[in-house]
Amino acid sequence: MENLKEITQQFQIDSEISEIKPLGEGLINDTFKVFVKNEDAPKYVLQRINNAIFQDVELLQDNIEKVTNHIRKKLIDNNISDVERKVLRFIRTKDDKKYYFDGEKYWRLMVFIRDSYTYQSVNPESSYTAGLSFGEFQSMLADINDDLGETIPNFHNIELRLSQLKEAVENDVAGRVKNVTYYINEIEKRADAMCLGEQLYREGKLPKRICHCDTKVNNMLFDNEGNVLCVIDLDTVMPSFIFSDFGDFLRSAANTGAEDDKNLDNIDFNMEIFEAFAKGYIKGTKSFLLAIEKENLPYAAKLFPYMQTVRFLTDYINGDTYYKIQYPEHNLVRTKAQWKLFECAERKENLMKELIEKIS
Ligand code: GN1
Ligand code: MG
Repeated sequence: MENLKEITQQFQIDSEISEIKPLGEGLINDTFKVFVKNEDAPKYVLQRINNAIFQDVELLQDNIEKVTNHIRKKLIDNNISDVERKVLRFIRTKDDKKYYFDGEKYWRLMVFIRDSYTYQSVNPESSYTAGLSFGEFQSMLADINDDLGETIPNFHNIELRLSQLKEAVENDVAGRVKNVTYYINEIEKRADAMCLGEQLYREGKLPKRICHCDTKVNNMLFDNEGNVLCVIDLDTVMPSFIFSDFGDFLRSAANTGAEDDKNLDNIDFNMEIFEAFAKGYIKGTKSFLLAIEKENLPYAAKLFPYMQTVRFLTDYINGDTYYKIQYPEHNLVRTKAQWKLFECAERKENLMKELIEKIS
C-alpha cells in the first residue's frame, strides 16, 4: 500500500490519498482503485502495465492518448453532455510523461469515472445498447488520422494463433499435450474454415478498421440506469477486422455460463443476446459496414470462442505463462468452457445467418 501510494504521487494529482484497493478482473494488468480524502474530488484508477505482454509501453500509451483525444474532441464537437464520464482521462506524471517507470515496473493513472458500474453479464436490452455503443466507438475512430500501431502484433490473427498452438504442441514443455489431444484434433478439423477472415483480407475483400479488440462485457462502464457511459481497457485498440469487436463481445455476453465455468452444462450461446447485440451493432456501424462484413457476423460469433480456446489451450500447454491463473488447471478449465461455447455457436450458425439477413 505504501508503495502504491508513492507511485500514485508521481502523477499530477493534488488530492490526499486515503486508500488503495485492488479493482476488477483483468487477466493481464494489475488494477487498483485510489480513494482520496476529499469526498467530492475524483478518485483514480492506478494500473501496472504488463510489459511482458505490451512490450512497447511508449507506443501503447501513445495509441491510448490519440484514441481518447480523438473521442473527446468528437463528443465535444457534437455537443454531447457529460463528456468526462464518456471517455477516459489519463493523468500525466509530474514530469509530464504518459506513464511512470519505477525502475522495474510501468504504471499509469486515470480518473475513475464517477457513478459507473461494470457488469459480468447483460440482458437483451443492455446487449442492444452495448452493440450500439461498440458500433459507435468504431464509427468515432473511423476517421482518426493518426496512425495507430499494433500494441500486440497480429493480436487477433487466427493463423498466427494456430501456429503458436502448433509450436506449443511440438515443444510440449510442460508435458501436458497428452491430456488435450481431443481438443487439438477438434481445433485442427476446423482450422481452414476458421481462417476465412485472413483469406478474405489477402484477397482484398475485407478491410481492417480501428477496433477495440477486447470487447468483453466488463470492459464497458454503465450508469445506474443501464446506459453505456464509456468503453474502457483501451490497450488493444488497433487495426483489425470488425469481427474482433462483434465476436469478442458475444463470446462473453452470449455465454450463459462463465468463461471458466467448471460445469459445462451451464454454458450455451444465447440467441436473444446475439440478436439484440447485432441490431445495435448494425445500427451503430451504418455509416461504414460493408456487405461482406455484415454477412460474416455469424462467422465472427464462432471465431472468437474458437480463437480463445486456441489461446487458453496454448497457454495451458506452455505451462501457464500468459494469463493469470487462480489454480493449476485453470487454463484447461477455460479451454473446455470456451470449446463448449464454440460448439453451441457452431450449431446455431444457420439461425444466426437468418437473423442477420433480417436486420437492416
Ligand atoms: C485478456 O485482461 P483482460 O481480461 O481484459 C486478453 C483478451 C482475452 C481475455 C480473456 C491483451 O483480457 O484478449 O480475450 O483476457 N487480453 C490480452 O478473458 O491478451
Ligand atoms: Mg479487461
